[in-house]
Amino acid sequence: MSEIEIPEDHPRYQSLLTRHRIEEGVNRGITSKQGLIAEGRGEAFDYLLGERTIESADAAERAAAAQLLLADHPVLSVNGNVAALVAPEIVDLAEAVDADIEINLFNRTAERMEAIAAHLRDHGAENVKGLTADGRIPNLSHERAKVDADGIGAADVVLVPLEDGDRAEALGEMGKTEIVIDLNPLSRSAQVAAIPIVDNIIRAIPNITDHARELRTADHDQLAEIVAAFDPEAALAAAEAAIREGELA
Ligand code: PTJ
Repeated sequence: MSEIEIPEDHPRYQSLLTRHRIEEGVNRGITSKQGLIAEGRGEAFDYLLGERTIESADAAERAAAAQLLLADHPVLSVNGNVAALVAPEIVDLAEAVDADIEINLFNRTAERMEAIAAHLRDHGAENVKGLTADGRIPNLSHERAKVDADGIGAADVVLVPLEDGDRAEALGEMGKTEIVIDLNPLSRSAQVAAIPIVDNIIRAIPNITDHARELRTADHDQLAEIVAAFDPEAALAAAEAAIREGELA
């Protein structure tokens, strides 16, 4: 048994655990109600993928680990769904690749910002960014434009999980390298990412961390080679094919 009273070998275990975490997130003021809908959309894609990390996603997660290790200033962006689903795993990844963690919300309120920061700190995050909001992403009208000047504002590589395409596009225009996690390979954020990861975030984040720990002793050229060998279009095409044609486990 785990945090939900369902055995881990239950066929719907992952989906039930995810729903439980999102519901808890809403109850605790971390996740927005829209986050419930976003989760439902993601779940449908995950079901069609067979709720597993396909080979092309694992390759993307390895390339993401290499890219984060190569970065001068990597930042992991966290919204209400990410905080509810993988707070301890995000803190672990930040430690493995020496990244900042920054909260960035679509439905930004002071209460949710504080609740998410407290939740991340409870899981060991030391310096949570996003609350200062003294920087702006140009050409973006909504709340997501608000960033910390010394966080996402100064980042060279940004991990952008579970969000719409506007900010992903605007960050790209700022010259930042983006790693996107999104179960929908057709979403605009996945389409504009240097490294799109089509996988459930609950599997993707720990797997990036495992790759990062394994690559810790790799030198600059080896890491750069892994990134250069990754083909984003091929990864998106493989994910779309798996969703359209894949056999369910
Ligand atoms: O906390 P906030 O205010 O910043 O709001 C966060 C949400 C997620 C509500 C907001 O960013 C939003 O509305 O996002 P979208 O446009 O629904 O996009 C979310 C994307 O994430 C969709 O393409 C989903 O398929 C995907 N997704 C949902 N759950 C998962 C997922 N991808 C990976 N893992 C998941 N568990």
